[in-house]
Amino acid sequence: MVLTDENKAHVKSTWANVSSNAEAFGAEALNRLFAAHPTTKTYFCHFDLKPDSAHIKAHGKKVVDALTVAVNHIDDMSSALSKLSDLHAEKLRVDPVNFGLLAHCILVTIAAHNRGSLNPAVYLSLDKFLSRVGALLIARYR
Ligand code: HNI
Repeated sequence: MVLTDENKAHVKSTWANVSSNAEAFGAEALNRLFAAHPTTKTYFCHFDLKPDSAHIKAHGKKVVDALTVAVNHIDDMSSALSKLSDLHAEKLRVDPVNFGLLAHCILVTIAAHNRGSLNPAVYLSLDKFLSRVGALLIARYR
């Protein structure tokens, strides 16, 4: 999936708002994931999964911060995400289908907080970006 210059510009301009609210957006996306797709909770059985728990907030921030690193290295995401790719492939072994589910929950979260600026072209760009991240995180599955 190739991101055009226009896609990259859309992602960067939207991400300023996301990265400055990393904990809130990340926690909201995780809470949406667990509510809409309860099977995803099995990966987090060691977490307190109450919506405003410290675990959800801390993990939500980690996920958004990792995506911020990807945005900041949007021309070389495979290097930037290399360690996370190893972690998800070798240790966590998250079923690949779940990356699409989380990406959708992240998009819904961004949409809920950016109603004025999230037009279809920007939405498409963010969708492509998150698909690319998901593809990279499962690239080393064997
Ligand atoms: Ni994921 C750990 C980023 C998708 C389950 N994940 C992390 C960490 C980051 C991260 C960052 C922390 C790494 C560290 O501590 O060194 N995960 C991302 C990103 C995506 C993603 C950017 C996709 C956008 N992860 C998923 C999905 C699932 C998932 C779809 C399962 C539904 N991740 C985990 C689990 C952990 C994890 C489980 C370990 C959590 C813990 O702290 O024990």
